[in-house]
Amino acid sequence: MDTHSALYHRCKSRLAELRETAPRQTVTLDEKLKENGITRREFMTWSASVTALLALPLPFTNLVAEAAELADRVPLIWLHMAECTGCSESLIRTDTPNLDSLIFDHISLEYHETLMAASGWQAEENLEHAMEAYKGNYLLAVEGAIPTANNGAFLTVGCKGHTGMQIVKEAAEGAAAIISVGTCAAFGGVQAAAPNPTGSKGVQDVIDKPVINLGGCPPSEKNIVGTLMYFIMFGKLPALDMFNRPKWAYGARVHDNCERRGRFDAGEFVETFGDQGAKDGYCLYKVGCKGPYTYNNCPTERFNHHTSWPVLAGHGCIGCSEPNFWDDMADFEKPLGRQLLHGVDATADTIGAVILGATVVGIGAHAVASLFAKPLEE
Ligand code: FSX
Ligand code: SF4
Ligand code: F3S
Repeated sequence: MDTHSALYHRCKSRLAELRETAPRQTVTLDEKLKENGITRREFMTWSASVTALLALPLPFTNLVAEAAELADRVPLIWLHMAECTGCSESLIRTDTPNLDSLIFDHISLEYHETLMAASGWQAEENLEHAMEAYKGNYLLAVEGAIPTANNGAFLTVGCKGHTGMQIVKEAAEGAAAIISVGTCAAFGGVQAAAPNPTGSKGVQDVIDKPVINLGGCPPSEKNIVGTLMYFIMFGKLPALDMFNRPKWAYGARVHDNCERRGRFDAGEFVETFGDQGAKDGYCLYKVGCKGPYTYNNCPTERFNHHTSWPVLAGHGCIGCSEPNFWDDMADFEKPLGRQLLHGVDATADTIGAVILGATVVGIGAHAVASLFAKPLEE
């Protein structure tokens, strides 16, 4: 049996098992699609795009569709820690619900502080009940970093005054899989930026179970929904990179799929924001784009119903899906390599090189060569 056919059969039996369990929504996905004027054809197109996103062959499209319909069989607990809630915002776009937000709406969301109606004691009770009733079976999504200094006291949540650290540890124990949604939950994010007075850390650093990290501040709705779909379909973790990010989403650099890459290769750079090069869509490397050091699918998947992404909007990538990007990728509007060339910040490029590894250092050298092709001013 080859890998894909093994995966296909694994998925089929997982879905058959899920079908045996009781739905936790009163309205089926089909009814929800009709209510929102989404045709079966559009739904199947969406299923095909998720199949491609997850780097699965086309025959998986029907299984993606079936998994979406069965999303209400998988209990999901979503915790908020120290963060801005932008990750939830990225997913739950309320102006025009699209298929990604509908699927999220259809999943059996047992607890989500931003979305649930309950508050206070009732909310605490809902969380405790969900952790007890679905022990060993629920999916745990965590958004935000975990403050650990002073025994976690910088983040206390709810009427019982538990720390975020206590809540995450407890919820992680009974989880079938754990997803860190966003750079804060994955790596600490802005909360962990130097001097990090709250001792903020990513989830993986406070618990000792495997965690799927979805880097990005915020991650795209596609990467969140794709990860949920993968778990519904296979009930296991996808292939992960060295920072435990799914390879299907974080396997390529932003730079590799950027629409301005031809400009980079031709040595055509924006020198200052608003110059003629900026108007002509030149490469943003010299004004600080960190696309060459950043692994994410932003150029291909984009954000907000596929409308745009940072570089398309005219600003360089700031490396938001990488660990420690607030410290390591700064200055956001100056290139790391260029600072090294000027002897301003020798450590910045060393850090870049560590992130990138040997192959990419070669490309960094290419960028430096391009820089020399034009006079360096500053
Ligand atoms: Fe962090 Fe998500 Fe950035 Fe914000 O909550 S990844 S600050 S977009 O919202 O955690
Ligand atoms: Fe695109 Fe940035 Fe790479 Fe230029 S440096 S090609 S703008 S990702
Ligand atoms: Fe973040 Fe860069 Fe994508 S800033 S959103 S990883 S383009």
